[in-house]
This record gives sequence, C-alpha cells and structure tokens, in this order.
Amino acid sequence: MKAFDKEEQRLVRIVPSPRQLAYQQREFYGFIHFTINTYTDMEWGMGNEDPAIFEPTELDVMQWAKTAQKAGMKGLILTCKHHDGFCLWPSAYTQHSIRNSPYQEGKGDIVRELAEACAACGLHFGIYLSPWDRNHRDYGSGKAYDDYYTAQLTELLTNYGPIYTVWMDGACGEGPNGKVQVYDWERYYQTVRRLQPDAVLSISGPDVRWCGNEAGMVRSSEWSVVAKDMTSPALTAALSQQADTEEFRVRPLDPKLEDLGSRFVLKNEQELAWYPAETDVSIRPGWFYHPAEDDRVRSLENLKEIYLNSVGGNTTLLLNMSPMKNGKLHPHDVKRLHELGDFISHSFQNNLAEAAELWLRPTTDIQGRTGHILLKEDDCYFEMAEGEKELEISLSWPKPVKASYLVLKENIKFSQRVESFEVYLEIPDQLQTLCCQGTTIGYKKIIRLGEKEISKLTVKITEARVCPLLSFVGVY
Ligand code: FUL
Repeated sequence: MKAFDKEEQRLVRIVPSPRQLAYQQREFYGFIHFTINTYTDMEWGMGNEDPAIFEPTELDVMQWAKTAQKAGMKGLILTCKHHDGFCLWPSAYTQHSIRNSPYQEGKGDIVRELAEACAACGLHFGIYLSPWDRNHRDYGSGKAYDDYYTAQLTELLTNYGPIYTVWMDGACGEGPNGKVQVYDWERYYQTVRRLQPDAVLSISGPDVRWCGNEAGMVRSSEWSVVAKDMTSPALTAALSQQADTEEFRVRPLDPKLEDLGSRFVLKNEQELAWYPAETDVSIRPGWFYHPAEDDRVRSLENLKEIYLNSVGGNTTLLLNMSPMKNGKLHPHDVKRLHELGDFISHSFQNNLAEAAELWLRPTTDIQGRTGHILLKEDDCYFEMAEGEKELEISLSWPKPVKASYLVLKENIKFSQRVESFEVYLEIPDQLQTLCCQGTTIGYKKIIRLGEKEISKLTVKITEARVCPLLSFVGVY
C-alpha cells in the first residue's frame, strides 16, 4: 500500500447526507427579496419603518413562481423577514408585520401565498428569516431574543408545508438598543432539524456553503469536501459582506480562499465535512427592487456565464429576483429570465453522445457494463475496480457534429474523487488536440467546446483520490 492511500481513503469517506444530495440535484433555484425595503428604496431597512407603507396593489406571486419555472429553477426562497424585522406573514410574536399594513386590510399572508404558488407550479419552497432584527426590542438581550427567533422559525416551519431550505444569513449588526445579539445557532439548527428534517441549513448552517462573493464568481476547482471549520457560522460571518453597498456586492472572491479542498490543503486538517458551495447572486445590482436599476438587469450573456460556471462548476445557483412596489416582477427581468430558461433547455436538450460510437478504457466496468455512462440517472455509474485510477472515454461520430458543451458528472454519493482530467477533440482532417485540462468534476462539470465541428472527443481522467466513479458523459 502506498503511503498516501490512507489519506485518500480518509478524504473520500466524506459523503453528502441525503438532504444535501437532494439539494444539489435541484441545481438552480431562485431568491425573492421583497419587503418594506421595496417601498423605501433601501437595501437594509432601519427597523423603524411604518408598516402602513407596505402596500402591493397588484401582488402576483403566481407571476414570480411561473417566471422561476420558465427560467428552469426548481425552487424559490422568500425573505420572510429581512434585517428591518418586518414580517411577510402575520406572526403572533410581533406587531411589525403585514398584519398592520394595508395589504388585504391586514389579513394577508405572503408566505402562504408564495408557498401555495410554488406547490401549484411544482417548485420547492424555502425560507429566509434574518436573525439580525433591527426592530425587535429583545435583539441583543441573549435568550429572550433567541426565544423570539425560534418562535418565528417554528411558525414558518409548521404552518407552510414542506420547506426545502432555511437560508441562514449570518448578518449581525446593532439592534434598536445599540446591542448586538450572539446567536444561539445550535438551538436554531435543532429547531429546523426537528420540524423539517429534510430542509438543508445553508450559509450559516452546516449543509450548504456560501461561495464567498455576491458577484457570481466561481472557483475553477470547487471541492465539496473541505475542512470542518468552514462550517462555523463565525467564519462565514467574518467573510461576509459588511455593508449594504454595491461595492461590497461586486467584490470578488478573496484569492486566499481559492483552494479549499485540494489534498494539499486538507492534509493538515483533522476534521473534514461535506460542505458544497452555493453561488448566490442577484439579477440586478441590488437584492431589493430600485427603479433606478431597471436598465441594469444582467445581460443574457452574463447570466449564461454564471449558469455555466456555477451549475457547471460543482455549485448550485441561487439567482435573486426583486419584485417591484406593486408586487410584480419588472418586464425586463421577466424577459431575461425567460431567455435564460430557453438557453438552458435548448442547450442541453439533444445529447449527441447517444448517437456516438463509445470506446472505453477499461473496456467495461466491473459489472461488465458500458453504455450506461450515457444515461442521465445519477444512480447508475461506471464502476471501476478499486485501485484503478485512470479512465478514458472516447466518443466518435461517423459524420462530424457541432458540439457546444461537454457535461461530466461524478456519482457524489461516493464523495468527490476526480482531481484532474483532460479533454481532447478531433476536428475532421486534423489531429486530435487537447481542448481542456481541468481539475474537479464533482456533481456536474460543464466544459465549453466552442461550437466546433468534431468527429471525436476523448475524456481522460488522469488523477483521482481513489477509483473515479463517473455517472454521466453528455455532449450537446
Ligand atoms: C446578505 C444580506 O445582508 C443582504 O441584504 C441579502 O439579503 C443577502 C442575500 O444576504 O447577508
């Protein structure tokens, strides 16, 4: 046995929980930032806003859900309460809510409306409940505030059906008394685990990692196995944006955080965790709606890049939408989201690999199978013999095909194993050339092929922690 074999085994023993796996398989979902800030043109409300200003006159949660569906999203997460403390549901624990607004004469409940619209459209529903509450008198007092936060979590987790994620923002500033709260994260986590065991705890929680920026930037090598310390909410808070300005939102990833999971970085880490990244970004410069940003909706080109880099870079994508004062999404945003949805569905519709001649080395997996590597089901995978680390897959076409993307997937139930790979293309009448050299694959890797006419494509897995277990190869 080689000296490093044990270390490699240690790394691949770290695998996703069923809830983490299900979350990753959803790939792309949306955020809705809508609250009192929408009416004050602010990003972070002060907590002293009058609920009387919250008056969406044409609220259309069905439009939000249908737009999300058209964009290809699989779920929606609502800011049920942002830092200003205003609740979009009639919480029994505060007066600072929709109950004291003109919306439906105080009888409205936007959490319920959106939960129902999501269910009708086949979308998962998630919640955002900011722990930083600039309105509540108990904020900063310790247990009394934790009781309040836990009571509100309980309302949201018991009255609105299945919740697929609790997006735990670590924001922690001063409250109305100038005090800062020390959050009892363990208590919050336990509340979620008890009431919605299938929900993932994101960002300041231990299930899904913040990618480290709000600009839509993704690491070139994204690892899901990282140091256990990364799951600490204190670390996430320290890395987070410290102000509600655009300057912070476009700040790129800190280069020191570029490599979180190579075997060199992990070798001195005692404890490891499966902690996959989520890329969260807004379709506009702000998270909330500002009329001045109507012409600053991200371009389709930019959104395509973000989608290909994030979903195609072993992260999930959380794309934010910002409804207007009237309660609807602006036509510019709707149009762009439809375009993005069309791009995704058209780009990955026709798998050219299905019509190719397949050649493999090793020639079959240990069960004697070959062609199943072209099937989409995550559960069926090319099972290599233990100790074998190199895999070569060639696809050739009798008549050249125009190829835009190569999609590779590992069966992450068995951790993330591939550390380096190469892709070669053969263009008719030319020799095979190296088109891409990559590192991580993970749940999904999308490689751009540049719409070239090709007659052959070869993928070589050149380095893996232990035998690679690929579940899918597709060419589009
Ligand atoms: C941050 C918040 O401060 C922003 O306002 C926004 O909600 C973003 C998604 O999370 O921490």
